[in-house]
Amino acid sequence: MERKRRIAILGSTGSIGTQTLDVIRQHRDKFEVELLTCNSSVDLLAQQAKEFDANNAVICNEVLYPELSNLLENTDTKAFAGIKSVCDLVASDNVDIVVGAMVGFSGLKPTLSAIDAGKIIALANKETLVAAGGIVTSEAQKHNAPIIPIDSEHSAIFQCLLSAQGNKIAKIHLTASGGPFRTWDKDRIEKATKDDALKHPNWNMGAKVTIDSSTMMNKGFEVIEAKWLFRQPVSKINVIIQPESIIHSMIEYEDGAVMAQLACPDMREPIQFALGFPERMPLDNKKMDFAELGSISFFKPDMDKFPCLGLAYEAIGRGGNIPCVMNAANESAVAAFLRDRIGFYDIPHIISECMEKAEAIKEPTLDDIFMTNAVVRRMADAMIEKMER
Ligand code: MN3
Repeated sequence: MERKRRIAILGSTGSIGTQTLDVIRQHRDKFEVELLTCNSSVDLLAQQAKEFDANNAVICNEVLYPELSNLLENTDTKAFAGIKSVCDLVASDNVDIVVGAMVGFSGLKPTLSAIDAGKIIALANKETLVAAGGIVTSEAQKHNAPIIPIDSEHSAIFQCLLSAQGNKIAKIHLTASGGPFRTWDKDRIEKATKDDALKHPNWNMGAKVTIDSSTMMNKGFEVIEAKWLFRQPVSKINVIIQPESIIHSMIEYEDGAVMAQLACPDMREPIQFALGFPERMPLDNKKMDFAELGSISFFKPDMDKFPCLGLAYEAIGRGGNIPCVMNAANESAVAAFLRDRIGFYDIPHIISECMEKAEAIKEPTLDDIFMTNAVVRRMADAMIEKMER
């Protein structure tokens, strides 16, 4: 790499954001931080801005702006507030790569701004592709904005595809850890608490994605993500449980040859690959010790224990705005579960009801997507309120 790549991190205080900064910390000669944004962790944001000498920092929760401005007084970082500022600043000429690490649907608007400005998008925010994959990928094509996945499975597929040389893919094998409840029976899962669900066996991630992993909605999202990123029909995407999380995903060619990407589970590897692509740089992560690992095991996913996975397939099959409906209902339900307001299987129950009741739109515009998200979140919140009584 000739000159330093200038990075904007949307969601810099979250799990992916802090790990992105750790990668940059190890490669200061290659990257510099132009923009950091977060929702409300104002102290950490200011600390990061100082450490990395960021040019701009945005706090999305505008109430906290005076605090950020105070903390950044006498520094070189300019303080801003609100999602509109995020959308303006990602489009700046001083940004080369935008790391989309916001949680949930809220990542859609700024990701689209970055795409419109033709930035390289290092995408971790999977809800963006779940809710509006058709629009996001066609805009990316139109504006010549490459999307490089950070999600470990999709990074693995992306890496495997470097061997394709124009050949057709017969199948994508999308691996899943199975989450903390893989070996639990249904009765026990029914009574699972948020603390049980937050104990992911292999990955250290944010709360929302960890709950999504425990319901396997996360894998449903990732099927949708794979469909849009790699332009493959869902019939070619096979979900396989691989509890050690060592194989991050595989592709199969028509001659039966399978390419897999393996590494110890550490999100900094796919993050670094996305930031440095096509260059691979050293990383201070744990390396594979195959003799110590001994074996890798595989299982079929259990659709009965994990109905969210089936709902995701249903949503893809119905298409249009239905994946957006599913995502909005899931965001409300997961937030309620994290506040101990509903039980574990209420999550798929709420999603399924919203998918039945919400108005289906075959070819949604971006406005339709934002409307669907708002309407369904209200619908799901009303259901949650009723359940509590
Ligand atoms: Mn993943």
